[in-house]
Amino acid sequence: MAKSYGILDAFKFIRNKNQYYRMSEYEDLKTGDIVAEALIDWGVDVVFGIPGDSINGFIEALRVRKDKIKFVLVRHEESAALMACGYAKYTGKLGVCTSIAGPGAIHLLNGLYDAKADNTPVIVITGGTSTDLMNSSFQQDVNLMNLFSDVSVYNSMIGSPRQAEMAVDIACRTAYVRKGVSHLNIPNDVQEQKLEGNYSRHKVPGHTSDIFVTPTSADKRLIEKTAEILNNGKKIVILVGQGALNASEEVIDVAQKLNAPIIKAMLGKAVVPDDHPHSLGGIGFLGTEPSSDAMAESDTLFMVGTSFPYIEYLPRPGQATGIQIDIKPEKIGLRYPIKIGLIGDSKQVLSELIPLLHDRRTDRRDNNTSAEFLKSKQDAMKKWNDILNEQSSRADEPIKPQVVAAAVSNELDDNAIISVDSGINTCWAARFLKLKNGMKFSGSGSLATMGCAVPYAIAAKIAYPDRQSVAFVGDGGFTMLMSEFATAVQYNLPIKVIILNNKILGMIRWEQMAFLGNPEYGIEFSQIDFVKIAEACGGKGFSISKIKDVEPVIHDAMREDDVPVIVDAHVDPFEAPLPPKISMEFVRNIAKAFAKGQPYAKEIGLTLSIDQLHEKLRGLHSHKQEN
Ligand SMILES: Cc1ncc(C[n+]2csc(CCOP(=O)(O)OP(=O)(O)O)c2C)c(N)n1
Ligand SMILES: [Mg+2]
Repeated sequence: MAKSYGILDAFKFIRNKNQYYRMSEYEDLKTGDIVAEALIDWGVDVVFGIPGDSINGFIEALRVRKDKIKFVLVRHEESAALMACGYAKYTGKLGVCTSIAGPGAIHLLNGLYDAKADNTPVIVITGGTSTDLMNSSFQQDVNLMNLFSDVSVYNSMIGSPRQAEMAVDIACRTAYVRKGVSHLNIPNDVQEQKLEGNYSRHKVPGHTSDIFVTPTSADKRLIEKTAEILNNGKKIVILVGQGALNASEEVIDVAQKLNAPIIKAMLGKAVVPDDHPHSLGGIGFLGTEPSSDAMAESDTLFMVGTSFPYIEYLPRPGQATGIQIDIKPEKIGLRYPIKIGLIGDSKQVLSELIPLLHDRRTDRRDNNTSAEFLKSKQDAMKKWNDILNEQSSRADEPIKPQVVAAAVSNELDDNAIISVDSGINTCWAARFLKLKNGMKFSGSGSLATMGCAVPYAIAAKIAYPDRQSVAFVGDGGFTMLMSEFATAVQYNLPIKVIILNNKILGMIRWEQMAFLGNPEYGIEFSQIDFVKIAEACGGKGFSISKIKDVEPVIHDAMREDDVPVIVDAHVDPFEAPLPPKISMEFVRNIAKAFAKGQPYAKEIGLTLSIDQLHEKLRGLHSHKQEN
């Protein structure tokens, strides 16, 4: 970063007789130190990783600066990258991770792809073979420039201490501006080299800076045209994603003025509280029936900060006029034919748009259809919520996963941070965790990797030590990076891990049956006692298998603030994650799988039909009498 220089520094700027510049304020520092200093200049205060031979020079630079920058030792590099990604998502700051060359760097990749897929700024610093042995099949010598070329928006090897400050500045700026991963590889010997001597002929000390700029608002004329279209729309639907997280008030303002329902892609769940009268909840397989219907009927689709991938849930092309706000120009038109693309920050663009919109609550013009449209979806939402209430108040054993999810929801603090994993559990989280204003919520959106929830929850607790941090995860996803529970214990991070333990890769059962018509195969686990795991790591474990224990145990676990906790909730392995609308193909495929010898066909069939009965009879029967 360009520092201000005093008079005593002036001599450093004077070219010596050979016309080369002397060194900057980092003179005599090693490359590792310069990288650490430059990261601190960019506001980095935590680095996740595992040390080792080829990165120890950089780790030493972190050790001597531990008052300014915290090093968090993890158990698996994949988690370090996921933590960096979660940290960046929850704070809006850079997430940083580090590892050795070879195996450590390879382990990082999945978490880095999570950041790439969800447009999250992450810096990764890897070690490398010393320059005099590079590319000689030396131990752990893997071509990391090739390996990281696809995942990164900036990918550079630091060849000398003279390059280090500039490389960090470019890496950080590029990660922020292009919302992705910047990789800096530092060969082992380079980490130890000191900045001394002269720069090369064209280099000027202090030329690089830590400024970055992204577009704020869009072209005024395009905003006016957008207002014109929205003012004429009759059935407008607003679809929000991660890019609208900073624009909750504006999204609500627009929705209210336009009588428009709001639908939330998973990463945009926290944009609007779930009980807001304009919210139709989620979209897609995890979503709600009213949101599917609203999309199917809409004449105007207004997408704000989202590239929700399942286009079959959007209006048919040609049906609705598409308007889209995104900070990344290349996202405009990715999923739906767009009439107007607005490049900029959602909050800024929306606040300029709002004064141009007719207020249909007071302006009588054209407001009938939009008011009716909104009302019909609000009524449908009441019915949908009745169904969810029915599902989450069941008293059956094995316990329905929806019951556990609803109990967790009831115990969330007003400013809780919820990290979700990938599987059926995501479906229950999306539908049953009711977000309030001020909560945060994330998971692996586009990559949908299993194992992200615990690392994300750890990162959240590090960023916001006073807030409740909850990981909502399946048994399969939890076991992938289970060792990080020990990390939470080691760093005194009392996170709450809620395991929806159905003893299988639940989502895959339904994929194999309902999408392909095949019997399940390769999805069943041997059992692990997660309570013992929690205790062995130094945390607390709770187990739930009786319906009467659900509320009290979850209450105690969610209030435990001394040590991290695991709640091992044994839930019905046969409960189906049904999409908002069940197609004939879905039913036909299940029948096909049954005919081909689906294991547990009897149990699955029975569960499906009892669930249907409960839904049909909702309001007409009491669950309490069943026990
Ligand atoms: C790293 C990774 N491997 C495989 C998958 C494919 N996959 C998606 S969901 C799922 C099952 C998840 O099982 P579990 O964590 O127990 O959650 P459940 O579906 O049972 O709630 C699998 C294997 C994935 N998304 N990520
Ligand atoms: Mg499972």
